[in-house]
Amino acid sequence: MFSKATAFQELSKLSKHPVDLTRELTPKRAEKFLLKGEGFTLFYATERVSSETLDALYALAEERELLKKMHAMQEGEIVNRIDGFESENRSVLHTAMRDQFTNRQSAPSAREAADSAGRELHKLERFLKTIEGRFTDLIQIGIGGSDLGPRALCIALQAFHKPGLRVHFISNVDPDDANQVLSQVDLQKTVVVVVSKSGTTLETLTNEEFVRSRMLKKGLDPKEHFVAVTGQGSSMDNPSHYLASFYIWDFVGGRYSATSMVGGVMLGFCLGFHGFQELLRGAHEMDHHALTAPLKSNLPLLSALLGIWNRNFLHLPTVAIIPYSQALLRFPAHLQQLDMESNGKRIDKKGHACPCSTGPVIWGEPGTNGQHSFYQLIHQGTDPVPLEFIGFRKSQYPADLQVDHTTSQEKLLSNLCAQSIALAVGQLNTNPNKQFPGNRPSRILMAEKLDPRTLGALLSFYEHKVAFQGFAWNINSFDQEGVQLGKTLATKILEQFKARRTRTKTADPFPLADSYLDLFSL
Ligand code: G6Q
Repeated sequence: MFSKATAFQELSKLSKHPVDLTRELTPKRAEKFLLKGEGFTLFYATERVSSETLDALYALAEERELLKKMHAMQEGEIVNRIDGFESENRSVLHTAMRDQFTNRQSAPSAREAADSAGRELHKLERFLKTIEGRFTDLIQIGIGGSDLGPRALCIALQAFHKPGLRVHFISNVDPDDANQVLSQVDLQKTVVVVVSKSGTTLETLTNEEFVRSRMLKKGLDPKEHFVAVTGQGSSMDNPSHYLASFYIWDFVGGRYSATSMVGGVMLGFCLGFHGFQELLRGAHEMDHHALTAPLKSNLPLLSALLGIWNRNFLHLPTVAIIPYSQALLRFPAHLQQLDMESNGKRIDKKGHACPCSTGPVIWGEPGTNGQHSFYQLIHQGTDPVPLEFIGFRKSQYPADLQVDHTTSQEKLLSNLCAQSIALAVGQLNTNPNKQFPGNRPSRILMAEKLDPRTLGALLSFYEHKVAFQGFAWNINSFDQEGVQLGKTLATKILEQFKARRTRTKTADPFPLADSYLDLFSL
């Protein structure tokens, strides 16, 4: 059990007197507490850890066999199960989607998964050639994992999109979402990619019908415009209905699916096949790093351990992820799903109540914009919020301007540096309202430039940080039972709507819902 680990006891002792950053953040410390790998540097001198804390965290990682569990996951062992109870029971192989670049001797199930991903990739390459020049716009319809990751990646790589191509997303069942997108496109020149692993998601199927009916109204044949990405055998697995069909497998979870065809068709369209491959290459390199880098040189593992220190020993309940990069505008939203849906669990893999806190609340916005809104609370609020900053030495576009002898990029990075230092060291003042307590932990993940390959690696870095934390807490990071109850209830209430319109009775009404519908005058 996590809290019974020997290292846990040691960490609990150390947490009584964590490093005081207001006194101990020195240039020497800044030079010492950093880790490099795969083109990234993780600067963590501004976390409240000492060398002893780190040793104890690494001992915890050893005791909890985190690298062994990463190995089991990437080799395709069944890691998605709650023992003794009805649960999912499968491999977790999103890493196989990008295992296309080396001849790694993986276990047969991982190899097979990588081969099937390879076949879909070839299919995609051929498909992209056949539609070249035919469409100017692509609409992706999907929700949750079939939307957030792909959308975040698409926005992050806008600077690399092929000229003249536009991508739009419809996710919300709110009709305003579809109407707004439809008002921006010429349907004749639009390809629509409908993404649903299950093929049963209410929002996605409704939005597909919404756009199909608009096409029919315009006298267009949806079969010439609609592409499906779905699970084999799902109700959407009906190739005669679509211009093309691509597959996603059971062993790729929704929130881990952006590098499968779930993101691939759209990203291949706007970046070109080569651009998508570069993203996969970056993700694969970080997968390989997470798998093979030793304990003390493993970037996502270190990030996971620092998160565990903040969550379980300093008892900080939230984490803000702040990219100092406008391109990563929607990346925190993706990480919110990735982390909170994976590690927002209160029972362990044996069905027992977790003895300690698990996944924190994740939120975030790009800097510097955040500085002009919620940083007040971050610096002077009652509850410290650990921050994970992400920065790049170079901007994506080469154009920049020196104003008063500094470029915009330099202004961006000096703000990033300043925030991390200010949070750590604080400021004394006789006026209490101008005092900054300091000692607020943060870390910075830096890379050279946000291009497809770096973005792939960044995506994988976070996937593995989340997985390592889940392994440490012994929770199932790869299911999402918690989203079911509300979903089932919504379906029931929808039946009650239907009954009101058709003046019939529902078989299994939910009386509380009826009173809500009355109160809302619906
Ligand atoms: C992610 C979840 C969830 C899922 C959506 C869409 O891990 O499983 O967010 O991606 O509910 O599901 P479909 O792709 O099946 O429509």
